[in-house]
Amino acid sequence: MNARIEADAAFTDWMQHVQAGMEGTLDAYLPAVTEIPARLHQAMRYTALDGGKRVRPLLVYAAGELFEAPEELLGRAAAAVEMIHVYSLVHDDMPCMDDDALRRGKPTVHVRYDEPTALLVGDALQAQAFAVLSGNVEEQYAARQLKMLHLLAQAAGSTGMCGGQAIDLASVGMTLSLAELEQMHRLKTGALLRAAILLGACSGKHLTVVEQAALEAYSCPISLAFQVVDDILDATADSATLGKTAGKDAADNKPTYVSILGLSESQALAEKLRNDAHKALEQFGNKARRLHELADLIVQRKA
Ligand code: GRG
Repeated sequence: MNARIEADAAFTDWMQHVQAGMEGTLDAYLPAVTEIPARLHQAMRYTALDGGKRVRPLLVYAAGELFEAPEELLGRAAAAVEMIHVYSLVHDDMPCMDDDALRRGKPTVHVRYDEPTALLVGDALQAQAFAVLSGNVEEQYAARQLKMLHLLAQAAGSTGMCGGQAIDLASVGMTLSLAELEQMHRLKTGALLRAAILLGACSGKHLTVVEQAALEAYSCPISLAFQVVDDILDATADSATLGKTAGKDAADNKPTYVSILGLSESQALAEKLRNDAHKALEQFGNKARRLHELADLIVQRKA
C-alpha cells in the first residue's frame, strides 16, 4: 500500500516536471513576439503556452526513458508533437469545422483574434513543428531526426490525423459501425499519440523491430481508450450540467462510443483497453513504468 502511494507521488512529480519543462521548451521554440509579424507570433504563443494536459509530450518522455534518449532530442520531439496537436485544435475549433468558442478554458484563436489569424496560426505551428524537429542538434543524431520527421509527417497528414478529421467531418449524421468509428479515431487522434510514443523511442538508442511492435501494440489501445474516455467525459459532463444524456459530439449528430455502446459498455471497453496496453509492455519490465502509469492516467482522467 505504502509502496503504491510512493509510486503515485513519484509519478505525479515526474508528470509535473515534464509539464513544467514543456512550458519552457515551447517558449524557447516558438518565435518571439519581438519578431515580425508580432500579432501572428502573439497568437501562436496565446494558444500553445499555458494550457493543456501535455499528454503527447508525456508520452514522448515516457517512451524516451526506455531508450536512454538525450534530453535535447526529446525536447524537440515533444515540442514538435505538441505544436502539431495545438495546430489541429486551432483549426478544429474554427467555424468551418467544429465552431467552438472555448478551448483550454480560454476563447479560441478565431474568437480572440480572427479567422484568418486562426488559419495562419495553425499553418505556422505546423511548419514550426518540422523546423524544430529538424533543428541542428549533433551530426550523430541526424539519422534519428530524419526518421522522426518522416514519422511525424505521416502521422499528421492525410493518412493520419487530417485523414481522420476528413472521415469525422463526413460522418456527421451517419450511422457508423464500431469498426468504422475505431478506424476514424485511429487516424484522427491515434496517429499523433502513436507518433509521440515512437518519436520518444526513436530519440534514443536503436529501436529493434520487436520493440517497435510492442510500442505500437501499446499505442493502439491507449489511443482508443483516450477517445472512449473523451466520449464518456463528454456524455457525463453534459448529463450532469445540462440534463442531457449525450454530449457535444452526439448533440452535433456525430457518432460516439457512448452513442453506439452505451455508458457502461464504454466504461468496460476503456478498462479492457487499459489491460491490453499494460500487456503490450510486458517485455520492458519496470523500465516502462511511466508508460504503464500514463495508460492508467488516460483511463482514469476526469478532464
Ligand atoms: C483540424 C487537421 C485537423 C485535425 C483535427 C485531433 C483533432 C483533429 C481534433 C480535436 C477534436 C477533439 C476534441 C478530439 C477529441 C480528442 C482530443 C484530441 C481531444 C483534445 O486532446 P487533449 O485532451 O487536449 O489532449 P489538451 O487541451 O489537454 O491538449
